[in-house]
Amino acid sequence: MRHTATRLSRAVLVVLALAVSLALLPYMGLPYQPLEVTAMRLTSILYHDGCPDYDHNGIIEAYDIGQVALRWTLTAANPDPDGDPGTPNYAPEYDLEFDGVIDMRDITEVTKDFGDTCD
Ligand SMILES: [Ca+2]
Ligand SMILES: [Ca+2]
Ligand SMILES: [Ca+2]
Repeated sequence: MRHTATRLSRAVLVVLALAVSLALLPYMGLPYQPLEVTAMRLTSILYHDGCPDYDHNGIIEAYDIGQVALRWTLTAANPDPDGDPGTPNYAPEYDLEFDGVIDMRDITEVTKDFGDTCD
């Protein structure tokens, strides 16, 4: 009985923590959005970590800019328009100005970081 109670209170704590995190999102500069969008935005932020270094070689160069450019016009709503997972698809880590579409602004964003090194 005691174990059940402990497990239950833990579950309640987890739910509370999640609810509080969601409630705090607007204060972190993330406006309220559907959960899916919020999750994608968080993923995007985690992925970028301020450094769009897709080949993880520690520097942002032509390859990294190319990875974003290759995904130009792809959207979160239709991430794989040609139905071929082998060709570049939309993914939040390439959507640097997170708005659900990879466009000129995202390419500009990675271009601005050209030559920067990443930790
Ligand atoms: Ca790189
Ligand atoms: Ca594809
Ligand atoms: Ca974008």
